Amino acid sequence: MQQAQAGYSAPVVLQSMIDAGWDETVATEALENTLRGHLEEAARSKGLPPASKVPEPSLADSPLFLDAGDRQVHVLMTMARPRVVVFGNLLSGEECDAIIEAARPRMARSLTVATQTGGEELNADRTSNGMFFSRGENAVVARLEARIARLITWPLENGEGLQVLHYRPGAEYKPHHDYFDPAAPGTPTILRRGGQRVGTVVVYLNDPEKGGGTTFPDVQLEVAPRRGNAVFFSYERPHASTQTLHGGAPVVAGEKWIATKWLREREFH
Ligand code: PD2
Ligand code: ZN
Repeated sequence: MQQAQAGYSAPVVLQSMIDAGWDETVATEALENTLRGHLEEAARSKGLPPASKVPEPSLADSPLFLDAGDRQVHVLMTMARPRVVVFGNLLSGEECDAIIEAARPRMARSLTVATQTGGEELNADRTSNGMFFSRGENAVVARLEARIARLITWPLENGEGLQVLHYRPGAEYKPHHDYFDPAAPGTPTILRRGGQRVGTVVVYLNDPEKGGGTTFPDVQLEVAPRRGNAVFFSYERPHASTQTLHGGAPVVAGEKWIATKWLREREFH
């Protein structure tokens, strides 16, 4: 550990630990913990809020598919920072249609959580209509929730109810962060229901003809909104340094339907 501070690279330190008789797994874990401690200390000294554990798919060895229990999900793209993973085949076309049809009669102009008060408000930055399902509300919602929990190894109970949004041509969701601003007066009230948001899964329920991608302006990434696919991203602290600023680009032609699952640190109630 003194070697890491002395400027040796992690692989060199790891090899010297193995040469000194450490078990490789034990050495790797010790080294990771030490590095994490140093990174956390550096972050704290810059005034950043502390890091939380985040959901994460099992992507060691770069598998082409992940087992989501009752379905093989495709891994289409991964990015380290911001942490973004694009999945294919999370839902069948029929499952997408079933979610849209269950949501359609309940759509109203979207409300967002108001961090000023802890209540809900109309948001001029989000020109879509939306509704929330309660967790496990119907069979297809329950199936999707179970797949997501398995895919990103995060307790199903930590998920908020699924939100469905519908965008017509011209509608968009301006770039924002999904975590709650720690400095906002309403945030302590919001956090009582399960802590901070630490990850998001946006599931695409139809194919908009043109536009409607999910954009990450900090890294100039745009995810195409393909039916049955999903984009997952995580943020270990409620801070812009995670580079998880993201938005829903304006729909240019056709319409866009998505289902969003937000993941909290603890059980959401
Ligand atoms: O519709 C999207 O692509 C989108 C973009 C940004 C959805 C959300 N955020 C969200 O539901 O948080
Ligand atoms: Zn968002």
